[in-house]
Amino acid sequence: MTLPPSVSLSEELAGYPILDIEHPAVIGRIALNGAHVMEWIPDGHDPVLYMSAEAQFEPGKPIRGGIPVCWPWFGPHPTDTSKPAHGFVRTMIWEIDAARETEKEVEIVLKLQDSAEAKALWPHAFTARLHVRLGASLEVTLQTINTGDTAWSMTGALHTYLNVEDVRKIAIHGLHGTQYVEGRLSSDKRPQHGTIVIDQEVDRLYASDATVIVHDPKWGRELVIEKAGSLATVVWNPWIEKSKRLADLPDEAYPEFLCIEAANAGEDVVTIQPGHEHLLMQRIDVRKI
Ligand code: TA6
Repeated sequence: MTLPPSVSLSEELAGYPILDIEHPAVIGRIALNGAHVMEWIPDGHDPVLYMSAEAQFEPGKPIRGGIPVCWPWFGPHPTDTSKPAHGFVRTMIWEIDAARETEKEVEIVLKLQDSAEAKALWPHAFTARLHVRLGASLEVTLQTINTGDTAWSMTGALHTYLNVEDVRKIAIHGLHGTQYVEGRLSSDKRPQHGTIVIDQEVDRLYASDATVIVHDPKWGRELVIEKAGSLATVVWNPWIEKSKRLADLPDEAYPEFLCIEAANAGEDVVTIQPGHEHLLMQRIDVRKI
């Protein structure tokens, strides 16, 4: 496939192809391993996506940072813990389906179809595409199509790692009044009162399709995270102890990021009929304050 002028393909960094985007409006990077958006720097701003300094760029391994694509299940497999957490598409090599640019943005479409390897983990026929539009905004859409002849159900998420100056000094707006559970195992629903502050490990599933705003006074910006096709938002920071247990995250790195994830998870399980599709979209904008 002929790539547009702002897009190049390399394999130097990792054992798989990576797309580098250098456009007047934006700098970006997308790994074909997992269709993983690794970097997004809109012109005039600091990098928006967090990437661990100890991330492992090896085939078959998920990348700690950017936007992991979690599908066709979110979190541990519901019945078989021998299967990979957060599904299997984030560790498979996707192919380039389309690549084009305008004066304002670059659009990349990556595709993955069912295979013997996928069916060994999840016995259904599917086509997945990740549509990525990088410019002054970042818009990521996971399109999943049931190409089989029986309905299937799935969960998933765009597991976005956001750069923040200090997670202990930000405020997270937009989820006031929504119900959440702490950790997937809890059924104890609680109402969110006001803004969310991070002062411990937070691993919450909010029942919400609302826009979230991450207010980062130290960095002097707000990140506005809109979404569609999702009735659940995950907010996650591992804090101190869990960070020490993650081999691909420096122990002292937990203040540097926050995950705001557009998810179909918890009670938001999606069933797709044969020939039908689901779109899970997340859009991020940056505003200086
Ligand atoms: O989205 C939050 C979460 O489910 C946490 O429980 C934590 O496990 C995180 O995802 C990272 O999961 P990973 O498999 O990428 O280490």
